[in-house]
Amino acid sequence: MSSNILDDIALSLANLDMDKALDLVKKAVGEGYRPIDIINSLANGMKIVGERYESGEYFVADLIVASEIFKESMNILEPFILKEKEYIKPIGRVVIGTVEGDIHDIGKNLVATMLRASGFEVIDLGVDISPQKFVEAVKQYKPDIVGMSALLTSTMINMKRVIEALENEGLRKNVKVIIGGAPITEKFAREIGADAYGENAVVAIDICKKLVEELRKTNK
Ligand code: B1M
Repeated sequence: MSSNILDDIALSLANLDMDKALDLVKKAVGEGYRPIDIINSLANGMKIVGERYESGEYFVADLIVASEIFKESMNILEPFILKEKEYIKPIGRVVIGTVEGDIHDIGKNLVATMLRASGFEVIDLGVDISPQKFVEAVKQYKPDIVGMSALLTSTMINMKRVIEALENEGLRKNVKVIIGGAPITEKFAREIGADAYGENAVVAIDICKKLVEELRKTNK
């Protein structure tokens, strides 16, 4: 047993021990740990899972088990995250999705949940979303922000295709674009013409608040 419950949560996810991980998440909530700290532990556990997969110790089936543990944990944590949401009018509308060819959604879901908890209205398009679908969603929902997630180096380029599609349809000037995901960098975001890069969910929320403020100023 390691020194504290947050380390134990990371380890039990890394070791694919669903029962133990969920028990510990419930225990941590009961002991008053902040949901965000528990989520960070789960993310640390996921990092280890990724390393074990890369080294050949784990297989895709193990990644799926790890994802289930993460998702079940989020089901426990979500009510505590959303509880803090006390607002009347949403502070902005975000259309979010994982780009075409990519089905990783844990990080994207986390960002969506935290945005909702911070008072944003979020339209989550899901995974494997083509540029055309992003364009249609922007036309339909008229969001302030388009958020894209990519976890594969091979699908990062599809973020650029979404931005190009928005430009071609004359929609780019109406929205701010934020991108994120493990392989994404600030430099890449600049290169493809995104407005911002969110390194993690917490940072992404602050950035989205600033982007909405900027948008309101320019539209005055
Ligand atoms: Co995948 N996978 N996977 N996988 N998987 C990675 C990404 C990989 C790095 C593993 C590895 O080799 N170490 C590797 C990619 C290598 C590369 O591209 N260079 C990989 C691979 C190869 C694959 C497959 C090709 C495997 C195969 O089939 N042979 C396949 C591809 C499927 C596809 O998408 N077409 C695949 C499949 C899967 C599963 C389905 C089994 C599962 C995903 C289940 C799901 O999401 N529902 C899975 C998993 C679990 C992973 C790892 C282990 C964990 C990802 C994760 O959920 N992390 C991952 C290894 C890794 O990332 N180190 C890996 C936890 C999550 C909270 O973090 O998503 O980074 P993350 O989100 C963070 C930030 O990035 C940021 O905030 C979040 C919270 O702080 N963020 C944003 C994310 N989106 C944002 C958006 C924003 C702002 C911030 O604004 C809009």
